[in-house]
Amino acid sequence: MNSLSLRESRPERPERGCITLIVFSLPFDLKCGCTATVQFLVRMKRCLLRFDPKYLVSTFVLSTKLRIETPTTVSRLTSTVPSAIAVLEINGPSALDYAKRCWRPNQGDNNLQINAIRFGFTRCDGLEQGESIVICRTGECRVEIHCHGGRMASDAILRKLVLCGALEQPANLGRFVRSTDEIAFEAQQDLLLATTLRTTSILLDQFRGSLGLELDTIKSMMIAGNTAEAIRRLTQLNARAELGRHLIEPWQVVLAGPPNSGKSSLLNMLLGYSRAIVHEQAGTTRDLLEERSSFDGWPIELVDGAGIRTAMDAIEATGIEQTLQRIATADCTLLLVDRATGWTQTHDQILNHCSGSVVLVNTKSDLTRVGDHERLNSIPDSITMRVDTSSVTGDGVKELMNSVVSILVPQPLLPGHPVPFRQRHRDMIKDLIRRAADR
Ligand SMILES: Nc1nc2c(ncn2[C@@H]2O[C@H](COP(=O)(O)OP(=O)(O)OP(=O)(O)O)[C@@H](O)[C@H]2O)c(=O)[nH]1
Ligand SMILES: [Mg+2]
Repeated sequence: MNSLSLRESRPERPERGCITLIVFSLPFDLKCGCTATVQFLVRMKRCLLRFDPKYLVSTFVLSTKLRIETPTTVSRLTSTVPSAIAVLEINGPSALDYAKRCWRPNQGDNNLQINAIRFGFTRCDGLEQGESIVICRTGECRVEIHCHGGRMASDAILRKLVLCGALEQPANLGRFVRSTDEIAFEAQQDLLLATTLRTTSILLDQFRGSLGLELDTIKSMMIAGNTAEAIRRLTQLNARAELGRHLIEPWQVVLAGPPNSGKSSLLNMLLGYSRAIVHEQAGTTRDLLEERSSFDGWPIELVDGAGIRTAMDAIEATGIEQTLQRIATADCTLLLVDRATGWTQTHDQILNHCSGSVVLVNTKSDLTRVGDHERLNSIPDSITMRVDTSSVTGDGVKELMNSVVSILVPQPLLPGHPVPFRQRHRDMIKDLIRRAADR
């Protein structure tokens, strides 16, 4: 009779999340139908299956139930940037069980009623003292854990949940978005990663509909045949694409110059704290130093590296090579000229590597020496943006920051302005421009 033996893998107790699979293998498609079915079943993980292929030719109708386990996942709903509170969500058939294994109630039993907020302590390695947590079962198979927002606490709980068997995966924040607007959803995701007030408020504008509304208006204009105005607005949007790209990803600003020109001193001055070693010995910096900051609310990554010269050894040569590579891809290079040496062949060499904008920085302005004027006169006219700075007095540093911002963000941006902030938006705008131009 039915010689294909399938043993049902039963959960210890009935749980939601089990998928019932009913397989019918019909007599008229016997051989190939059964083979395909068995191959399919074999591929199913955790399915206890015993069969002998020689029985596949038998006539039978097979009906069985298989349990395919839906994984229980854990996701961090809050940003990875340390903050006051972190929220982890456990989702899936074992959510309740896993939550109870890393939580101890402050009083009463450990039952979790749906939507009841419970207070308690962690039961995790590294947090044995019991970090305070708030726990809430938000659904049949969903639990939220609210803990201290530092990475140590949230990571320890996350680790414990993974040890229990939960699968760590990125949060699906889509269901928290009230609007069905895709742009609003994207803005909400990026808001988690915004690091300055300025970029946060720009993303908030997009979340509230600035970009979505503008794109809708442009599309209506195109349908109505007002192509010229549509193209004008699209071009305006396109001009903000670079800005939108850097709301999360900082602009790369590299400090470059010969050794001893004052790069590390200026880096420290721009950051407002002593990050790099400064020394009168030429060739002090070798490794690349990358530090994130912001100029007037715009995210900037400052890069300091080896001074450019003929290397004294292999280590310095590697450092110089790395610096030149960063100059080649930088959004903006600060080209430092020490007033004592003026413009040299090294500066020409650096300039040849620059693909982004260049700001010429005459350093050590507090030291005025005879001949300064002539030395600085030899600077090529092609570099129009020039600033004098002193890392001793701080003179010119603010002006330098303003100059960089004026290069990176040439057009003023007013509150509520639409900004394309994802590659998808930039592609969409390019596509609309193409379509408008074809009309
Ligand atoms: N008076 C004065 N001295 C400065 C200024 N900037 C840098 N210096 C001095 O110049 C020397 C070199 O400064 P660094 O900042 O280390 O120069 P660098 O370009 O990073 O040098 P390398 O790392 O060797 O490539 C140090 O002795 C600094 O104190 C400045 O604005 N004024
Ligand atoms: Mg240095």
